[in-house]
Amino acid sequence: MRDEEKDPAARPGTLRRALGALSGLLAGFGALATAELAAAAVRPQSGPVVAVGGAAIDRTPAAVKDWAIRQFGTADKLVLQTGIVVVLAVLAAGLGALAVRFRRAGAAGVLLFGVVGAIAATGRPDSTGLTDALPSLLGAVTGALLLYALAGRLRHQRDESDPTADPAPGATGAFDRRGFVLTAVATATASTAAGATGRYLNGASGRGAVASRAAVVLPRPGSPARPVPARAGLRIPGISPFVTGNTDFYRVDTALVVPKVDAGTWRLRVHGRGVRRPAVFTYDSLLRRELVERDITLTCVSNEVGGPYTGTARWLGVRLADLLAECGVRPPSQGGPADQLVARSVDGMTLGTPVEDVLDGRDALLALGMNGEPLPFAHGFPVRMVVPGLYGYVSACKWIEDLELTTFDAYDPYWVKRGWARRAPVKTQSRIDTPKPFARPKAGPVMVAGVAWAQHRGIDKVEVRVDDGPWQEARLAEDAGRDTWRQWSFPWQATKGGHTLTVRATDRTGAVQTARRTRTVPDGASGRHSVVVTVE
Ligand SMILES: Nc1nc2c(c(=O)[nH]1)N[C@H]1C(S)=C(S)[C@@H](COP(=O)(O)O)O[C@H]1N2
Ligand SMILES: [Mo]
Repeated sequence: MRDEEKDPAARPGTLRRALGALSGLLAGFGALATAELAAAAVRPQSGPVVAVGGAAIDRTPAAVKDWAIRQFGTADKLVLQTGIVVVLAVLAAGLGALAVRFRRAGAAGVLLFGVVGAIAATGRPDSTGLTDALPSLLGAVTGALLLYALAGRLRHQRDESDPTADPAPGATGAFDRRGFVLTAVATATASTAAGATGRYLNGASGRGAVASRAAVVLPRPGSPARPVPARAGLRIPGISPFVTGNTDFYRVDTALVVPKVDAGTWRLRVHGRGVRRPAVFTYDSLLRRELVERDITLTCVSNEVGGPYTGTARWLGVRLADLLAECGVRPPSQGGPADQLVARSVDGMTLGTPVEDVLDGRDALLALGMNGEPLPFAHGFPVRMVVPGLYGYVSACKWIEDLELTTFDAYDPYWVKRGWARRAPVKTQSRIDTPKPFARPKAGPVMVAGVAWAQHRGIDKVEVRVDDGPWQEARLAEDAGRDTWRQWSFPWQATKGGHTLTVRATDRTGAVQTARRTRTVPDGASGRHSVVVTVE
């Protein structure tokens, strides 16, 4: 007697295994679609893919995060989510193939994934409670039931009248083909409908925020920015423009779903040690204050030497020092008990800034506007912090909702827990924008140009060196203030052959950009940018 006759479910053939894998994919799709729909009832961030992705980001060590940013740039999040979906698809197909023979085990496997998603969702820093587990769990139960049902249709049917009618292994007949096709089509249809409805509803929660942003009219600043000097922006092809447009501005954050916050319901709470008058601010109350407008260059600590994660914008906002003074906050140098200002965002991010820096007279802002518009959602609408001279991760909290006065001893914010420095002033840096690496310019005059920055110290000098030659002074564009980068250019008489161009900046404290290369972790990359070209 063949095995098949003893146990109809034994030794599935290739076709049934393939259909099993397809069942797994369909069940997985059904699970994610159900979860998406459930997330609309809970909150969009509680969906399993976002939750698992977020949990992965939270657990990523500094070096790996930097590697991901280097490899994929701003597409890092898309790459991560695609990766999660691909892994899920492979595992779902595997469970489906398993379920042809072991239905219960296959279904149990699907449930296990639900538990992983649920743990990830409730463990996120922005989790609002156990309800965040619901989408993953509901999705998994649905997926398990679907797989159980589909695998059931793939079981060999005993023909009661003729028990010998079972086909040989691998034959196409003898299971409920019609039943399988119907169940599969029903699953695919219902899942598509559920997923699409979930998508729509999840988008709806953001539509109020979009409307609130569209309704914002930014008042004129009481303290306008100095006009950018006409000659602060050089007209050299390939150089970074002095002001970076909002759509070109780099984006670095941990948010897989950009938070959409309604300005109408947004609140900022100020509290903590030594806050004599804790307060809560609304968006409108900030708009009614005196607004200051400043050009400030923001730089990410993950920016490699020569890297792209730096940009200059015209920010419009409230002077943070005034707001804190109203709340009764004193700087540590005047006996204030708090030396760290911890900003919290709606997505649970925490960033810690030295109180002394915020209160020392620099233009530390609670920004509402960026280059003439309300902040774009990706850059922190409705309100973010910007502090000249400090890397973004210790100062530039987007989607801010809470400011707590505490100490560096008492609390480590998000990135500090992951190996980055507690304090991180921006390092003096310069970058060659043109010519590009491995360019092949013609012999003769070649314009070498780029930007240099040392926020809140200012740039005093930029020098260029060709190969191992002497350092030669570059021409600086007109100074636009010490909180912004400064363009520079160097007319070079290029001679045929391969050449290495190197740049270094000197800041207004007299410090020369060091040649010593360090990694970005823990407090920003140092070293000098070089570009290799071949002159033809
Ligand atoms: N809520 C929140 N704010 C954040 C971050 C984040 O991950 N979440 N990243 C910080 C980092 S590391 C940088 S460099 C700046 C980048 O701001 P941008 O994306 O507007 O350029 O935002 C900072 N603010
Ligand atoms: Mo950053």
